[in-house]
Amino acid sequence: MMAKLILLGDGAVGKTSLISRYVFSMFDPHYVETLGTNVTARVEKLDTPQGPLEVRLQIWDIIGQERFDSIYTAYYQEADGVLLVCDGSRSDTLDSLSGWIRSAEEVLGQFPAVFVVNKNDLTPAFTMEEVRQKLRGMSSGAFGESPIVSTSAKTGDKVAEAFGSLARSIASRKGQLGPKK
Ligand code: G3D
Ligand code: MG
Repeated sequence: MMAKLILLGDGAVGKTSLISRYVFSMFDPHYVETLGTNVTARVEKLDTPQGPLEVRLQIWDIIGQERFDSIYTAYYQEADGVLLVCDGSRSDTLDSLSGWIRSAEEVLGQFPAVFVVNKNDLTPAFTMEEVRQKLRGMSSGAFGESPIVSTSAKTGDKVAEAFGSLARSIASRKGQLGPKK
């Protein structure tokens, strides 16, 4: 199956770095410098009760327009899932996620999401429990149980897990994982 996945979050939280780590196995956020959108792809292989499932992830990145009132609708349209990214060393980027959620909901309605607290190699500005609390309070609790993954695009820690977790949520929503065992 195919899935469109978008990354949302304030500038400099590490969205582009996470993608280059996941898609190219490298830490080099400067692979593209132009304004607009960058789209890359990677196949994620999931284990399901029916056997292996290949999910072809089309990964969309915003470049240079990172305010929720400035993203064009086509970026969100037909997204199957969203990685909501904040910087674990900067509280303001966590607070911003409610705005990012609202702007995505305007176009997508409900959507599968994975929350990524990036830069876990730096001194944390908040705990994972605080993240969970904040998410419960956002969007009438719609994301209260969504996965939260603490990553580092710099060291590579948990980056594949974050994308894999979203691929799994998307496949589940599309009924591709079969009956639960
Ligand atoms: P963005 O795409 O969300 O705007 P970028 O963010 O991927 O461009 O990253 C912004 C800055 O954060 C970059 O630093 C990048 O190297 C750094 N960064 C990204 N992920 C991590 C991480 O996990 N740990 C640490 N320590 N730094 C990270 P510069 O200095 O190039 O602006
Ligand atoms: Mg970027």
